[in-house]
Amino acid sequence: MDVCGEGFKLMLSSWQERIEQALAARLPSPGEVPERLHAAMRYSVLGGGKRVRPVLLFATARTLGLSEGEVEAAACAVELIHAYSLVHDDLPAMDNDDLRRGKPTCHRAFDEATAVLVGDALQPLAFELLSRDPALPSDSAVRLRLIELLAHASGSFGMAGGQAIDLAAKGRRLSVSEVEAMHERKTGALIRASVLMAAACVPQLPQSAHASLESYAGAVGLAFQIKDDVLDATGDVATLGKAVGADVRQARPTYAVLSGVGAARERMQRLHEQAHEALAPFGAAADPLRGVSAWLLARRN
Ligand code: GRG
Repeated sequence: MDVCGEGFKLMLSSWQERIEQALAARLPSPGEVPERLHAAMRYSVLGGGKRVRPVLLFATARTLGLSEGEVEAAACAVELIHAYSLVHDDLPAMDNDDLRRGKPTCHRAFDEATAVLVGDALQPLAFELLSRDPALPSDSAVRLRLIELLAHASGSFGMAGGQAIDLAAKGRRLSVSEVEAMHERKTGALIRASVLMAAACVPQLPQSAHASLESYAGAVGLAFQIKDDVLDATGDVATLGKAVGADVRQARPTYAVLSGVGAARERMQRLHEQAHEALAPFGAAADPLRGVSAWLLARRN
């Protein structure tokens, strides 16, 4: 497969459509009580976003010979956690943003209390899916491992911990390695979990294949965040669908701010090459994952 070509683009849009439908079917209907909360949950999850984490699950599934259907509920679970994190991140107590995915943030479209509750409700819904969604493998050991991977990646040793480090770092000077360690938790943990959750659906996967996927996910996760920093420094609000220049305004230590945009781009390119090297043992079977890494490197939002 040409990993940057039409074949990959078609596969990507079919995955993005698939996850949209899968999420819509699993979110509570807006007609159910409490209607306002359910409407706000659907508003925050549906109709926007690149769906990077579900796409990584689907691409890993393809690489390992699984169907998309076998990982669909896990892909929904990761996206629900991601969506909750964006809603909370946008709150006045954190980034105080007005725009997300090209539309008003949840607390602007609804209100702050509802936005807090949206996060509170999306998070357990993710774990409920992992525990009982009929589309997942029925093996309870697999489900338990999925719950463990997502819980660890979301908590204080993963995304929430990374966010805490980021908040504490505002206005302070961090070294490049400290910034990378923060990114590893804040963004990298959920990216890594997306790949490893698909791998967990293949209980007999050899350790060497697991290690290769872990190495791929580590490189892609960091490259993804560095790209985000570069886009914040160089992108525009219409393309990004959110405020730009926030990192500098908020005196946030980012890779692009610390090392400059040129060095950040070089680091991204090296990480992209590392990601490809990690996939070598899978041969052409890993083309979907190569495609994801190329897509993320080239993305404009
Ligand atoms: C509130 C516990 C808690 C955590 C928040 C994800 C996060 C942690 C904060 C969001 C702010 C931010 C810019 C984080 C860096 C990670 C990142 C690039 C998030 C945006 O992810 P995309 O680009 O967004 O996948 P879409 O909208 O495409 O889903």
